Amino acid sequence: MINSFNSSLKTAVIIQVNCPSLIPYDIDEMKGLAKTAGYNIFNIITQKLEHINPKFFLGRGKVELINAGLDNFFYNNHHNHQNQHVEEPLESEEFDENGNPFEEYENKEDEVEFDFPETVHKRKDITVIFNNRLGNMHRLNLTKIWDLKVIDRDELVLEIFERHAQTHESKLQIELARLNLETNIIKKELGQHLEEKQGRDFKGKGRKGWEPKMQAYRGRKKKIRDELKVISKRRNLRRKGRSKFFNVGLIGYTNAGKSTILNQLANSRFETAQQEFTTISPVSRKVVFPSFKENGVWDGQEVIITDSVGFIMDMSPALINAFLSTLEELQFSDLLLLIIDISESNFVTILEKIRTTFTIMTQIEVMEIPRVLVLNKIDELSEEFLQKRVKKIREIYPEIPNVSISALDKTGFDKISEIIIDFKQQKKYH
Ligand SMILES: Nc1nc2c(ncn2[C@@H]2O[C@H](COP(=O)(O)OP(=O)(O)OP(=O)(O)O)[C@@H](O)[C@H]2O)c(=O)[nH]1
Ligand SMILES: [Mg+2]
Repeated sequence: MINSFNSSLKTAVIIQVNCPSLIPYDIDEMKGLAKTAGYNIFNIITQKLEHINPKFFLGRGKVELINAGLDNFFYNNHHNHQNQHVEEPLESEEFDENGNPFEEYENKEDEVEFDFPETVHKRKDITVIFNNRLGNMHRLNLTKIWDLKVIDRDELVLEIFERHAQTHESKLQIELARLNLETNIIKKELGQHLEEKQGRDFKGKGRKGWEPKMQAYRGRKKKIRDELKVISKRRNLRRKGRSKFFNVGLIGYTNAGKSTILNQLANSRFETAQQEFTTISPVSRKVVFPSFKENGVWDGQEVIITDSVGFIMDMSPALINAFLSTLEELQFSDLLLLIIDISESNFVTILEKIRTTFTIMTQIEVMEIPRVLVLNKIDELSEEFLQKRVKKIREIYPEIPNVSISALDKTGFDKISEIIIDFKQQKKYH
């Protein structure tokens, strides 16, 4: 992870609704994503529903329970009576398509307790992250009733991209994705606003109020699209390998261990000599590998290592362009390390992930760059099991070198350092 787990991070509550009609996202993947986006997670609340609630996504009872839990927390911890949230009246009854009230499916045993850190004083300090894809109406209604920031998986992923975007193009792609998202929310908000005013003498005043904002969004979106077209033309002419340093890019699925490897490489080198790594950007570090010439003269090898956004299963089509553009800086790599979690229980999934990684590498035009498969988390596997998997991978990809490591206990780190230095020396970088 790029961020260590500390109290200066934003505070998040994760909510997951399990429902037959929804894609079942992995909660561990979500925890990792939230941490990568810079959140401390304080509660995880799940709810099983037969059908989602059309107004709040969650069951109505759960919405109230969470509200009461928050009220309780802020009342008890801050005695801040003035800031107490005023609850909006809820619709009297809501039934699913079978005529049953939604509450029927809720687990009434659940208690919602909050234990936020000292730094949380207001509801606005908390973000609720749904491990689902929310409709704009759901998000709007929940934001109103809880009086705090509510985002879904897609928006969280966008926040991660924002942290990783380095090139002008990727920043524009991400801004475009966010503007699209926000335009949809504004449209919904406007619709709701006008609906509430119906029957009164309102005569389109509401729409007029929103129009300048919408116009500004439309204008900005057009400008970005035009600029992206120009950049895309120019990109075809762009030369790679601009930097005077040897660049190593880390690529792979989320949770594979990319950031841990980067941190461990940087930190282990730091132990051998001072000032041996520098943070160049939130995701790039300069690492000096110790190396000695034959006559024993110190010949430290400077390398820039760049972390990248992890691939995520079932990414929303709205985010694909933004995602690919954050990876484009990898085009400037001289070596790519494909990080794979070799400890994953299902080997078929591992092979699928390797295949998808190559597809994505083709899309971002980095297939020409030398690559090494880095099989991480070997501390989780028996030697026998590991060897079987390594043998199979070698059979499928005989032309790609591979190295087995554990970023946790630094097993294999000498080997990985050697590989990096070898490639660097072959390329004659200094
Ligand atoms: N057992 C074990 N766990 C590891 C190892 N390397 C990393 N992890 C754990 O795997 C989890 C994910 O590691 P990260 O470094 O955040 O993975 P990442 O590839 O950067 O993930 P994204 O940033 O989401 O793309 C963390 O909980 C790490 O502690 C390892 O060698 N062994
Ligand atoms: Mg990471």
